[in-house]
Amino acid sequence: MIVSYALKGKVGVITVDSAPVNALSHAVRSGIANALTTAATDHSMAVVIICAGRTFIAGADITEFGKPPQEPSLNQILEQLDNHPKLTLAAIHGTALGGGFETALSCNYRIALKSAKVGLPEVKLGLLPGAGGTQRVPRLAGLGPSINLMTTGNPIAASQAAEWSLVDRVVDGDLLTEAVAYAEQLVAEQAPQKQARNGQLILSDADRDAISQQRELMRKKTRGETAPQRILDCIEAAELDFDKGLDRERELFIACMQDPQSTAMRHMFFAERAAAKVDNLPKDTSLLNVARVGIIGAGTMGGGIAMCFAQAGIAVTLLDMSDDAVNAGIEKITKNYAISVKRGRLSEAQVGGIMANITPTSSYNDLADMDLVIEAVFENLAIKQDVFKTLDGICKPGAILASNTSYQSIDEIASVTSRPESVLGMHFFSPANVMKLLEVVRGAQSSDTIIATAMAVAKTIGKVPVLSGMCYGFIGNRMLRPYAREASLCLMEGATPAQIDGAMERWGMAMGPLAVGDLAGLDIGYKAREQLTDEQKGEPATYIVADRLVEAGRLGQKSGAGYYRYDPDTRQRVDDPQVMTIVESACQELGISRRVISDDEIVDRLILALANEGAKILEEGIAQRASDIDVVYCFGYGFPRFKGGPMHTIEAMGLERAVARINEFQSTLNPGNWQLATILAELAASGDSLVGYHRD
Ligand code: 3H9
Repeated sequence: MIVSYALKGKVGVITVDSAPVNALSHAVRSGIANALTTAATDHSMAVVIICAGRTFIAGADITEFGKPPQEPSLNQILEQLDNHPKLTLAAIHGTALGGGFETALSCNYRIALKSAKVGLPEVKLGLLPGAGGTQRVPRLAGLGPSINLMTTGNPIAASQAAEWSLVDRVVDGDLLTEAVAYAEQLVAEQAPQKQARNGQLILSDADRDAISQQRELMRKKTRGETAPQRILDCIEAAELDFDKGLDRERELFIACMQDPQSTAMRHMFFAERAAAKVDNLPKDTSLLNVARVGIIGAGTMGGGIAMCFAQAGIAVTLLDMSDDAVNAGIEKITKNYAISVKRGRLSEAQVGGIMANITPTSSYNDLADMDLVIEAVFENLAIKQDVFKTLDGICKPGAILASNTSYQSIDEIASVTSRPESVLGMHFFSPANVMKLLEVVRGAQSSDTIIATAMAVAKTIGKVPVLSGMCYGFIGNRMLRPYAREASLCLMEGATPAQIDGAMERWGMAMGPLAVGDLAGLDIGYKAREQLTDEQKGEPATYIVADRLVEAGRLGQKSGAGYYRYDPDTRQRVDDPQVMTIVESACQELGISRRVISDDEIVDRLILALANEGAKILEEGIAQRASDIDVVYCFGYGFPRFKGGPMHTIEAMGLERAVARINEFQSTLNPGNWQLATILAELAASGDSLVGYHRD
């Protein structure tokens, strides 16, 4: 039974049992409504709502959004609770989230296990709490906690919820026993049927200033997102009469539901969860135990990777060529953690515990017992092959040997070992201790076991894993090339760096492409190009300016100048006329006449180049599904979640329109750059979905 009702003495107990997370599906809502009706007229003196399984109700059922509504609605149930003749109590374990927490807030009392968390994460789905949460929380907890809970969407511990008057009692032990006892006690004491709706929020001038400041902050922190601003509108409306406040909440909730931003963010919610799944993996695939991890290379990347594992409580052996090199790496990690302590993110004691998980070494022999070794040395095939030859001779049988390469062939790396089935790519993104994305790269011979283990390990260390097949640059960096190409070409054809970056940032990208180049260092691409033939380098117009900048000593942020100049104190970027002199002379040299380019053209060229390459990656089977590509871009490349990744973006734009625009670019720009992906042409013609596309 999804929802059952039973009397425990004088207490009616409604139990929701709808795996995995007791979401408020139609069946759950109907079950609760029926049980409340029964409880209204039976012999019970109080009603407890409790859940089976791992959590209290984790919210509305997101899979039902966008489908025709079915009664009873959640708001109808909450009305039933508001008017219920018996005392009502929510008994919370796991995570009471969104509509689940709103259900609890409509009960007269709330009891929670110490380990429980409560929250209103709707903002992460481009929504706002739409079942009275925006009106009840301010009445119970006041302004500050309401802003915190609803604009961040982050859950809080039961103890914090109790401090904010959102939970009445926090307990250890058996929740049902505690809840029934509490209900009996409340009845015996003739406790009032408290209702959050009867509370009041009075905003002072200082409160109004605080809301304005929060609006400004959210405009910066969640640039382009509409839900945070609407949440603040609802909080302001909590000053009104409760029913008027609810009307305002309803109006803005519907606006959010109809906003393409929420469609995109809900797509990302499911995309993130789908990405962790490997297609066609035999059910009996066993996972290896990863308790000891070796990392080769104590530079920025290796050090960042070491931090990820050490923070997850996994023992790390960090290796570099000499004691000096590895000690320098440890020193850098220590400095990073000192900043975390200074900012209050970690305590000294926590850092001590993490650092104790890292053992430095300069001897490969110390890697003999490792379960997983990740190589993070210089991006050069011969050097990486040397490392893997050594590992092959030292590591125990069955150890997973991973390369953090961004471009090299996993197969060529595996070929120098006697165990290619144990070799795969684990591509972290810089800074590795911060960026959530991890591309798990499958070589031709990588075994199912190591792929499944790497995907699981990624989750253990808090990463979002995406499986990629083998190709140059894998999913993310391969797509970046046409994106960066179009940025460079727009610069040559008439735009300025500020126009290109500004257009992309206003569209929603965290950072424009040229500013990203400056951040990463323009010398990296320059050095990589030095190894390439003219043919491999491609059109000179795509790299001439970058080359000239590097040759002028402008390596990007690290040298204080690149496509921009950087203020030495604030690191603020400033337009630099010298750059335009370089651009204009490069145009003259290549015979390119500049024209006016619109922001729309810049955005379309960059986004469509990205998505067209993504579609090719999909049809080649490099990515398992379109939504994986969206996860790569949103978690690794600063693509805005509220646009849902490049594949969702062109689906939302309309594939027919996207194809027409690509074809237009093919006829007006360099046709070689605009070869339409076959599946885009096919799907646009058939009207089928790209995001739902699955390669047979
Ligand atoms: C809302 O409530 C609106 C209201 O204010 C107003 C209404 C009128 N629905 O994350 P996991 C699935 S908006 C449907 O891997 P965990 C999930 O897809 C909602 N399905 O587990 C996955 O499926 P699969 C506000 C859901 O233990 C499986 O459950 N609430 C929902 O790492 C396991 O999920 C939220 O935003 C759902 N609401 O984390 C909470 N939630 O196995 C969203 C999960 O097929 N949920 N699924 O891939 C979460 O944050 C996490 O799932 C949770 C568990 C913390 C609960």
